[in-house]
Amino acid sequence: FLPNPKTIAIVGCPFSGGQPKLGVDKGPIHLVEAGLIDQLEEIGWKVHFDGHHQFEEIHAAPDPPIKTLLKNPRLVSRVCESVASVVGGHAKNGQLPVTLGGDHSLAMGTVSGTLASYPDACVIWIDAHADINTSKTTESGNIHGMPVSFLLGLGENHPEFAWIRPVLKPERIVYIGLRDIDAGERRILRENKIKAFSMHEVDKYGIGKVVEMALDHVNPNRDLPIHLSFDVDALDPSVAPSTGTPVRGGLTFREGHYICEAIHETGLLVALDLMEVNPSLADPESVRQTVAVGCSLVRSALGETLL
Ligand code: 5AB
Ligand code: MN
Ligand code: MN
Ligand code: MN
Repeated sequence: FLPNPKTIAIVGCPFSGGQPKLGVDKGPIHLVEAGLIDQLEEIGWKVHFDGHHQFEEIHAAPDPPIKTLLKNPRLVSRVCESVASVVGGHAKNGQLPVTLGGDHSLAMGTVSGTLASYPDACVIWIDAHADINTSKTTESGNIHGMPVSFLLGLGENHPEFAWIRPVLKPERIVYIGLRDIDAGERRILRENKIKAFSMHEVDKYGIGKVVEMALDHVNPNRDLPIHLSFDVDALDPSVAPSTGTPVRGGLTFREGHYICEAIHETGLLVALDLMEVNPSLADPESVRQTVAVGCSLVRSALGETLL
């Protein structure tokens, strides 16, 4: 798929507007400062990075919640629209966009950008959460819990989000790692027959079999481009403590890395997100650990091998 194969474009997105905790906007800065770019060059990639994405021009100005619930709707929408065009632009140039969040609302932008270049791409969503609330089902109003529903075109049409095309089909997304799903989300998953492997399936079958079954579902002939959206909170909080919505009982260090390695092995990865690292949460050693694990997940997805 990649005409210019060995070039990564780092899309640093210091953005936190999809949820209320400050600090997640510092995630991409810490990941880059930890040496991610050099590390990717060491495993053979050319890396294009011209600074973190600037959102200053997108003013939050008066941004009253939609129906008193969705928070920062216009800001999130405009940031994601701009991320979609940046990610889409890199993909069209044959570069592999690696988006560093920032909160997971950004995936409305990244997945839209990927699908604009690769309309038949599938999405593998690694998360403790399903991020599929609509404006009707959300209890928090935090848009980082909603990007998948926007991409699928579920729920009401909000003029604020009119740019988002419902480009994703329910059979082209699969989840791994779920363990904290809202009641409304459970219904949406069931009604749309969306495939999900929760931690229960990870325990039951083992991560190797789960990844194989997930790929069999979204990519049965192993010929479709893959967008991997990795929320660091999919990992157990003992492995990745510095994140805004930690949930116990998550993926081990190796299970998280195995997913990335196995997706690399398909040769089909065209875009990667690493989201929800929040260096303002927890003690300095936990922050260092979370940033380091974020870098190493990205390296695994991009071909670092153990042997
Ligand atoms: B994350 C929750 N379902 O809607 C909601 O971290 C949590 O991107 C969303 O996965 C977590 O607020 C969003 C309770
Ligand atoms: Mn999550
Ligand atoms: Mn998420
Ligand atoms: Mn989170």
